[in-house]
Amino acid sequence: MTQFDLTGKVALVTGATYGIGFAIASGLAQSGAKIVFNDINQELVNKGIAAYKEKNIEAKGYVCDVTNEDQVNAMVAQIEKEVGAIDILVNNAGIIKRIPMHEMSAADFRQVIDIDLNGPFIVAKAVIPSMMKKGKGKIINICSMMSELGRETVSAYAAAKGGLKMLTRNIASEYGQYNIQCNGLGPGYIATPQTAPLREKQADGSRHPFDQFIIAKTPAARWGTAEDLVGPAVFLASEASDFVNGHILYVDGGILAYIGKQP
Ligand code: NAP
Ligand code: GCO
Repeated sequence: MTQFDLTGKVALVTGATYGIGFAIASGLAQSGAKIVFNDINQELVNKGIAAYKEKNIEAKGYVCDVTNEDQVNAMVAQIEKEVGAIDILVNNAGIIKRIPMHEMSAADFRQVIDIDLNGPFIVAKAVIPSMMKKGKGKIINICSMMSELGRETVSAYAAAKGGLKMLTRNIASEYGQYNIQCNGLGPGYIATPQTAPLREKQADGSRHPFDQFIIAKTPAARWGTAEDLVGPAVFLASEASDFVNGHILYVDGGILAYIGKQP
């Protein structure tokens, strides 16, 4: 059995009907894991199940809002009954609201923090007890460039993802003694529905200014794809990373290392 083999492992990926979560779950499945996922409503869950089936992946889907502790605890109990104890948790579900901070309502700010930071706390708290009993577990929190950097209009998201970086380090600190590894995956700018507004073609057919900006800021001179995250996720989900803990693995094409191409 190679160090990267996930055969027999149960992996929960939150918010994994499409986008980064779907790609990561599909990659974990190709490495042998049994996939369970949740999304916010039955229509999305059904869409996800069909999409996994198209890839010959028998994923089980659950309707669950990651901010609702009762729903999360019920989902985890149902998974443990129907599939087995969760070995790998990928806290992927997340939203972003791009609003200048001085125009952002407290309610909007709270909603982003609730989903992007409280959600990962609630789901990790629900799965840790069975990982402690098993004497092993893997938690992967999907962080962001905004775990390290700020930019205009994303104050709530940056606060949440910065907090998620430190929650990752604290879970690693508190539960490493139970052979539970908690690490972050920090995607760069990835072409998914969440970033579609940043890549929209302009009326004159030119690239969106932010699209051009990211290309200039990325040594790889391209946006990432969700598939670029699969290998790093399999690494963090597997025995190959058993002595990696509290680390944020940035998969950003080099953005964080690069001052940017001279215009
Ligand atoms: P996405 O396409 O918007 O997908 C996010 C998923 O999370 C959707 O299925 C969404 O469902 C679900 N979700 C939202 N709120 C939820 C809740 N309360 N409970 C359960 N599920 C919920 O986003 P993505 O681009 O794939 O990003 C996935 C993760 O990567 C997020 O944490 C994001 O912050 C992070 N990330 C993205 C990028 C990027 O460039 N795309 C880069 C770095 C980090 P709905 O369809 O109902 O919204
Ligand atoms: C934005 C983008 C980013 C990406 C990602 C970068 O508006 O700046 O949405 O936040 O989603 O988090 O790593």
